[in-house]
Amino acid sequence: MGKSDNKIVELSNYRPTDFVLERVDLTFELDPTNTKVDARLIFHRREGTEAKSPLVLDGDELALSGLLLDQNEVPASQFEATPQSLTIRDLPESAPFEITVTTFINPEANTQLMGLYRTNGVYCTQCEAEGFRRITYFPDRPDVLAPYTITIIADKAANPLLLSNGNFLGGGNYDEGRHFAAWFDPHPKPSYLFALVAGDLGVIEDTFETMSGNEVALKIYVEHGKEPRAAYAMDALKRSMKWDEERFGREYDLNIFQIVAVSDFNMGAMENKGLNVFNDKYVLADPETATDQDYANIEAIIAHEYFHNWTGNRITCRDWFQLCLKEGLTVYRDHEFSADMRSRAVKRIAEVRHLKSEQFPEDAGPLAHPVRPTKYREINNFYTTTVYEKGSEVTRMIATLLGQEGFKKGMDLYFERHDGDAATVEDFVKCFEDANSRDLKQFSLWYHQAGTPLVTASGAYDPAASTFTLSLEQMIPATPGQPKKEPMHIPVSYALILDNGSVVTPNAVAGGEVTGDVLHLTKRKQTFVFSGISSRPVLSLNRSFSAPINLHFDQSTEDLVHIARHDGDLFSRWQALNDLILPILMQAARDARDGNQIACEPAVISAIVETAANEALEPAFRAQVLALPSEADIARELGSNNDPDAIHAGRTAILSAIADAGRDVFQQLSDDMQIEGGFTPDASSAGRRALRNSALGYLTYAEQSPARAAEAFASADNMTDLLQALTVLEHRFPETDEADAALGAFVTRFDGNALVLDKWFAVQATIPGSGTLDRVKALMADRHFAPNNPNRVRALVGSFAFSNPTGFNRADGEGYRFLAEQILAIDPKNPQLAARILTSMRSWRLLEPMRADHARSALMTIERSATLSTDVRDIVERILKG
Ligand code: B3K
Ligand code: ZN
Repeated sequence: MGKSDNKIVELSNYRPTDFVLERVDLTFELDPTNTKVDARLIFHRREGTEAKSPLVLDGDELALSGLLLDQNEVPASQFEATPQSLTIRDLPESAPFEITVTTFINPEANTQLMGLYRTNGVYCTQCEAEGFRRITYFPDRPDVLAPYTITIIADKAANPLLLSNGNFLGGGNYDEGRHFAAWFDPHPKPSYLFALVAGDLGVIEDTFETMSGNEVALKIYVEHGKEPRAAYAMDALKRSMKWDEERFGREYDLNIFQIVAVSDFNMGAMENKGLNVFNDKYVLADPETATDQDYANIEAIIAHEYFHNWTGNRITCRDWFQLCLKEGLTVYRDHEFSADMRSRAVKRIAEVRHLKSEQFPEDAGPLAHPVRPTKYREINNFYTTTVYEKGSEVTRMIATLLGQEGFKKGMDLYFERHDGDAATVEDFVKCFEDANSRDLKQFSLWYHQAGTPLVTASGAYDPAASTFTLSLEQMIPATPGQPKKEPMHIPVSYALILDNGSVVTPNAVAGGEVTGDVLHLTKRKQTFVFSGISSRPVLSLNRSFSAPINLHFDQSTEDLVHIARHDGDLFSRWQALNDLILPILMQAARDARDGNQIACEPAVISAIVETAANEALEPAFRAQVLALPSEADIARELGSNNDPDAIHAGRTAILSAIADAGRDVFQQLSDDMQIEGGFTPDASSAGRRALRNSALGYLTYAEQSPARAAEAFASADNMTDLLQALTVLEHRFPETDEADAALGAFVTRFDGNALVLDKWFAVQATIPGSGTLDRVKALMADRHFAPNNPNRVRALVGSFAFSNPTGFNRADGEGYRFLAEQILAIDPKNPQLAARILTSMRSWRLLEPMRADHARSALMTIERSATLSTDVRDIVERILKG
């Protein structure tokens, strides 16, 4: 078990350490069950601190084996060691001193995957946020920065590779078949960016010449035999390095950049200085085994971790409350990168879908917290979509407010002023204020107030005066610990679309600040008047999703169809179609619940089918339009008293109605979107595949037969098409001969490829309906399942809980009871994984009363357990309370 203290950490209690760490020198003698760690740490007392205060180092499940002060043994009376801390008293008051701490740790027994652990025979570390203290006693906090020298000693045959951060210093043979390697990282860094990897891995190598002509060796390490599957990741890395130079002027700063892919990893990847460690899911790809989505994820995550080199590593966080300083900003940077590599509009649609489906429910539920929180019990529970995705949206709004030029000036100042610092959100915002002579005080509320603002809009046209009046009102809902909110500065992008389809942003606007096409909503209520408008315009609001808000704007079907046809902003066209179909899906759910006839307005169906058929639009965009809001989206919009079965039935009826009406178009698309020649993972081919697969999906609704999907399964020459066909067969025609045959063929073909088998688990875990729970239980005993591997657990248990609304929310509550059992089984081994999966229950209060009751009892079963980790206890208590 990990930390068991339940202390709340508060931002207001922040103060710097009493001792400044000057240098770190670590020696590892690796052994699978008994690794020796010698940490030589040079400190001096910070000026102005209380004399004689002790040095307190953090630990987690550690035992002290040796302690020297300036090479002399420290008497027992001078220190106190517990598993959680090491306190040393009577240290030199002014001169620097050296502490040498010796610990022995057991990587093999480390199932939490925090600190130093083993995965498939490879030694690997994960230190963010507080994993370094599981390796040695240390001031394990992000504002303690120092250069590190690392020496690794290990058995040479088993561990030909010995890697750490920074530049390679040298190595050689040691005693008894062992060898050593030494690394030096000159860039002062906090302990969470430390990494060590040792083992026997294959590698692909390349080089990159930076803008000032330095050659950087690039290496990606993967299991032997998987090297060819790392080629796309390498390509993405080189593109990321180039892009960061061109777009942000950021150059790489060591002579080597290494990535290691491992198969046991709690999250996506980790940005350790010069030595990124990745979940192999986000490195390995080839057409046979990876979908288009996998390729896009790899590109984005490789970029994200690389971009952290500046936003996170060179400038790090003062404390963990500032997490969004590196994460929100770096997500913004990776979004921009992907937008430049792919279609900007389609990328934006995907971002907003993700934001709404993941972050909006978090912000509306018991786990809501500000982008920059002020207290936490377990920091690992704050790596959330709010910190990441809403944090990115806040950065994006700064760019919208200041314009690209102003944003760039602020970023340049940030890099110049804070390079080498452990900074705060206030430092960041100040750079934009100073570089642009702008006051961002009110805007900063986005960092501090939780909850998705609700903006209500209404418009009126006055033909006599040729004016259009827009009233906007904002309301920020109460969230845990924040009952009252101040009005925020909300940048609302807009356009008026005239009868003839032309799009205008008038110059003459009264009622508040307007810059370009952005209305600045700063008061609770505000009225903007546009003058010189000669015919009734249709208003397109929050274009490109300029602010992460819920917008209530009662627009007619005709007006939304007008936007869907004419808005120059593709995102807004998608949004208009989404706004048209969402109320229909909500009504269909109500009708299904009440046993009424389900109907879909023909004008809306036509608008969707017409868009799908519009050859002037890029296929990826049309595929996004055809991908209707999910069942979870509908549940979120319904807001309360949710019946997942009714939502599913209603949505299925609407899909069928669209399928019937668009049958000819879908048939045409399935022919036209065929791709000749081999697979390429580029965005435009991916878009064609997405549109074709979407059309095939609709056709199976129209035909009510698995034949077409079975044929698609048989003829697929890439994983995207194959998996889509399998999903249609399993989800729409489960237990038919066709579905069974495909499932069997799939597992036989990919036996031994764990990443592909995760797809096989996930497809089955997400089959709609109450019968899936039994299947999930059976799959837990399947020989391909591995209960300690996070990817496997996420694929089976996580997919079931997060992505199977009807299966998980069984009316009898069995789904929740199953989850509770799983959480209690996972928690003692891997608290982070357990806590993350438990967040799938965060919206339980929105369920209809019977299900909500079952959910509450399951949560209480978890809560009653006496041995919960801090991670799970924090989540379960907040979910039950909020
Ligand atoms: N910084 C890591 C996440 C660490 C999570 C620790 N629980 C990956 C990333 O955001 O880039
Ligand atoms: Zn990150």
